[in-house]
Amino acid sequence: MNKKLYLLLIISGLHILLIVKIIYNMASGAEAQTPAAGEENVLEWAAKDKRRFLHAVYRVGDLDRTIKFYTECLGMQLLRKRDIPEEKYSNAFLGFGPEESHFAVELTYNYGVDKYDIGTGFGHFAIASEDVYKLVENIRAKGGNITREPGPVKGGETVIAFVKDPDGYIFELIQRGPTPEPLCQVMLRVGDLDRAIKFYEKACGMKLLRKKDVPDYKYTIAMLGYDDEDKTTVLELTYNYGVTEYTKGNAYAQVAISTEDVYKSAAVVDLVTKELGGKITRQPGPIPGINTKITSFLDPDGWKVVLVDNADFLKELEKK
Ligand SMILES: N[C@@H](CCC(=O)N[C@@H](CS)C(=O)NCC(=O)O)C(=O)O
Repeated sequence: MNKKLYLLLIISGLHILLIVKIIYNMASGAEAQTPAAGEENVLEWAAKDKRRFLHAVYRVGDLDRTIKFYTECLGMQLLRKRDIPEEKYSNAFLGFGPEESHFAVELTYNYGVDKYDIGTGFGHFAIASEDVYKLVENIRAKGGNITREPGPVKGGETVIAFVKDPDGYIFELIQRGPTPEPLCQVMLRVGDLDRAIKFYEKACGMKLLRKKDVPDYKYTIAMLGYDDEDKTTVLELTYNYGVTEYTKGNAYAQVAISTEDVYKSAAVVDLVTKELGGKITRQPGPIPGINTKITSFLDPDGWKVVLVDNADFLKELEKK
């Protein structure tokens, strides 16, 4: 009898263990799903975050020469300048309106460096103009280098032209109606367009505004951004059929985009890089000395993006 009771006790004990294990498994299963739900949340957050293109950063060999070309030929305004002698460089910011609401180019001059390699991956910046023919004549009269005469784009109707700035950066001039943001595109070439589109949608919360395949000229372009392409600056990604690698040189550096939270942004980017490639190159946090919070990363093609805390950026502008 005692033996039977003993056996019964063992069996019920085993049952209890089994039930505990089942409950534990269910709980850990639920736990394993939590990050997925979390992933969903951060990705949704990234799409709702208050973002806008702030500036494109690149290096030039002579600040005054570029400022003269951009103001006299391209119609930009010089917005601010700063010299950082401790680090042996100076910056100039130019654009078509105040940086609080407009995109800008941030030129970097490194003391003593007068030449850079632009590489084959960087495409162009673009300027929208109501009369590209007239703009080109003005630029030519001032000695500018027109590399493509105005006329309809190959395979389309929009009137475009190309000019080269003193360092060799290309500006596409695009004919369109009045716009609040004439500095309207940063074009970069990528080796896998769908991967790049997914990356910018997920990691940067951008919308795919337009995609156009031009088989006659063997390329596809995608416009990505935060608002209509005729109202704000967009990122134009170009895929040339069969070309997966480009050189980056050392001239063009990055685009900066605003965010309300660099820490959350970095968590999103980190997740997306695990799926699509690319990597965080600077963990989120304040820049020593300036205190503006940033995080930066490379996309799957190696193009650099910096996310900048919006409130810190506006404070920085107040100090200028
Ligand atoms: N192979 C070109 C593909 C992109 C392309 O052709 N873009 C159009 C503008 S969207 C262009 O530059 N067209 C030249 C023209 O119309 O002369 C590249 O990599 O730049």
